[in-house]
Amino acid sequence: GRRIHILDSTLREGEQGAGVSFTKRQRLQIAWMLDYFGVDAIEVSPVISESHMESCSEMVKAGLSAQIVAHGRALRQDIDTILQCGASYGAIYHSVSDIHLRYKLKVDFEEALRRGVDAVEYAKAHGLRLRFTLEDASRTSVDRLIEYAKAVEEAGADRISIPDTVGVMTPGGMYKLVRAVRQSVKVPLDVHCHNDMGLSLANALAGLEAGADQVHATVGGIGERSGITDLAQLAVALTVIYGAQMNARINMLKDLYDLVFGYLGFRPSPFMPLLGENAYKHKAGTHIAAVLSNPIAYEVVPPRFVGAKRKLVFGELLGKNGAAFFLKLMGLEPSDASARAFADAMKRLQMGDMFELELDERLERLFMESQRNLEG
Ligand code: HCA
Ligand code: CU
Repeated sequence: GRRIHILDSTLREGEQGAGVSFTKRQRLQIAWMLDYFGVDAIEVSPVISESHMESCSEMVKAGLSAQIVAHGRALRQDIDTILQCGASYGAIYHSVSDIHLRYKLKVDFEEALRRGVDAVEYAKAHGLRLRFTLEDASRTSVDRLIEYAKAVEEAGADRISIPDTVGVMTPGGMYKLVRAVRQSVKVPLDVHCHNDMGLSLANALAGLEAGADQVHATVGGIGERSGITDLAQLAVALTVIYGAQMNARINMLKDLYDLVFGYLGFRPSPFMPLLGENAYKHKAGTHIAAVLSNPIAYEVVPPRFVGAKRKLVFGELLGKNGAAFFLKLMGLEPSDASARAFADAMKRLQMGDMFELELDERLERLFMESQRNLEG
């Protein structure tokens, strides 16, 4: 497969999420973990505060393999801050959509273009490698987007980011938009997709298919409003569905998520794909039986792939086989009839979820035995 780059923005976009703020120590810890996991770039935001500036400098000095990308506005003042931190890669943004130009910046398109080009020239004159972000690209006419992209490329930008800033895109729309820019400039393209309608992963993948080579993601998908593409989902989808070439240590995702959510102080939804509490829990009796025969029956990737554990939920959805397994665990030798009676009683008494069991190899063997006993 094609080499795809992942830019992690947990420390920039992520910290723009409500309820999210890290200490300097935590930022550095997260950066080390992200680097060990194997993201290609780590985005930070030195222009926010003194503390963020120091974090950026610390990360630049930490000697990570990942590129430290320092994010700020397309303003000389922000570029000066980026330079002060010792960052060699900057990322500056300017809005390009009518909506943003009218209601956010109150400037016309010509002025917006002039500002962007000036900022790129300034950054390049100071030796920065530079990404330019066409903010609100997805609500901009394609003609204007291309005009702007060509201008910043000519001014010296090394990369261009096409964000779906408010999460309005469909995969088909994103494909067309990225394709159009791809055919108009030579520099590599980033996509940055917000999740306001739950389409951030699908749109990012469409952007890649259209020729972008770098996707932005955050741990747990955190960011402004509903956040952006989730790092784990992106990394696993790229590996499993696309067979993309990546250097990531996918099996340390659980440790990475535990670290970050430990700092965040809130839990992700149990239904979060891949790393939510429920991602490898099997509950219905028919599912449990099938999973015990071969987990592939109900799992897209085995839990150890992302560093997680498989669990079985015992309760009123337990069938006869599950009940027999449970009774066996309790040291009994259930007959077919007593296993059936137990399963029926669970339903009659509306037991709900009684308890969960981590399914290690020892328990798997025990289950096989109890099934044989029933059949024999
Ligand atoms: C922002 C803008 C941004 C920038 C994305 C990028 C967006 O929140 O300040 O630099 O690629 O969503 O447009 O996050
Ligand atoms: Cu964003």
